[in-house]
Amino acid sequence: MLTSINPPPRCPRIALLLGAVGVTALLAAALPELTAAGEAVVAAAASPATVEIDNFAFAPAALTVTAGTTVTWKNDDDSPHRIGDKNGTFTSAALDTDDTFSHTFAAPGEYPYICTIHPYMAGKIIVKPAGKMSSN
Ligand SMILES: [Cu+2]
Repeated sequence: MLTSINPPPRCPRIALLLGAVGVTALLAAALPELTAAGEAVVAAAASPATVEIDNFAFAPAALTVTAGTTVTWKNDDDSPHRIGDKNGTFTSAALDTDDTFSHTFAAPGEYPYICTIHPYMAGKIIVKPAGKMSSN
């Protein structure tokens, strides 16, 4: 009767094995929108397009979205960061920990940006014409 509440004894070992050798394959299987280059592709309205700022880096560093997508940056660092598009299209205020900044990309193109406080932090938003990536 009580056996049903006990997890199968092999589970922790399997999890450890996956953690050691299977993470890449597991991610590739679970997240087909992640390419081998580590770029993420987000279709409009499919899932929120979010760039996490962590350890003085943007993740993903290159994010591909369709036109009309709102991208949200979230600062997970203890240091403030400030998003600045290299072409001056969008600029955030200084983001403290857990602060977010959103920008809607209406026009296709490539939008390289940096943290204006730490200019070595670089990222890029790639905006594709709406409809080009829609699969359903
Ligand atoms: Cu910064």
